[in-house]
Amino acid sequence: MEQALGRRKEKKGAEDWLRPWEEGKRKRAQKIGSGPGKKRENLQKGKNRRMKYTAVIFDLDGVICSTDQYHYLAWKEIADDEGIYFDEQINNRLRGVSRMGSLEIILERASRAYTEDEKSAMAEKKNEIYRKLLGRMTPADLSEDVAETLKKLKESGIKIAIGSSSRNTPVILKQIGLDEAFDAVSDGNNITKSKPDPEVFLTAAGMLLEDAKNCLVVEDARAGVAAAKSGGFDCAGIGEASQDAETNYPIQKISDLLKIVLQQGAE
Ligand code: B16
Ligand code: MG
Repeated sequence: MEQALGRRKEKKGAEDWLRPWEEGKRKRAQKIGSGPGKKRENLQKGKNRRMKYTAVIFDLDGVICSTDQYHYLAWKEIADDEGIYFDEQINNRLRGVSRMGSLEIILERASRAYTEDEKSAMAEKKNEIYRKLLGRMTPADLSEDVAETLKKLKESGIKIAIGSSSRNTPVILKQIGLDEAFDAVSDGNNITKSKPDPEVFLTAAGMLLEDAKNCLVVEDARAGVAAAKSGGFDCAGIGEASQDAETNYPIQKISDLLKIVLQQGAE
């Protein structure tokens, strides 16, 4: 991808790279059980079970869906405009990191210092580009594996929540048809400290009225694993996070959670 993008001008390259990905999407807009009545019923079921984990808190980007490519394209445009080197490996370091934190990582390669006003303008412009790209997301971007897992957890009375650094969480959830699916949503809009600080997960647990020890956090980023562990949560890690020594349960796919959560008794 790095090469493919490098060969062409940014706009054309981005379109070319995204086309097969867009075409490969499954034509499916499956919604999982939702609505206020359903939520109350599920919360009640969770209270009656003797499970170690009564709730699962999901990171959004890289766990529920993938927005990596959109973050990459948006930051690439900003970096190119400024003549700052940026590639996919640097993009990988931005996972789970806040927008301004991400910009600071990109500016490590800059040849001059930027004022706070310049940084704010760059972050705002990046977000405009990113928001346009998010408009391409549809419920077909939700994998069957994720949709089925959420459905089974809810049917089993396990509470489900989002714990994401992204301030675009409401937009993303709406695009993929999950805006009514979660019992709680904690995101970049209601926290003051980003991952690796545990605030986003502690807020989610608070919204669910659960203790951290009863919630399993699911993460794809090392910053997210660190956040979970420092908040007193157990953590399942997918992708890069599955390699993290602090991850309690390395998983290959989201449905691996079902074994961990549903087949585990109280401690
Ligand atoms: P935004 P997550 C994180 O989401 C992304 O992984 C990270 O790349 C991004 O910089 C951050 O959200 C902030 O996103 O610019 O949309 O507020 O993984 O915590 O769900
Ligand atoms: Mg993530």
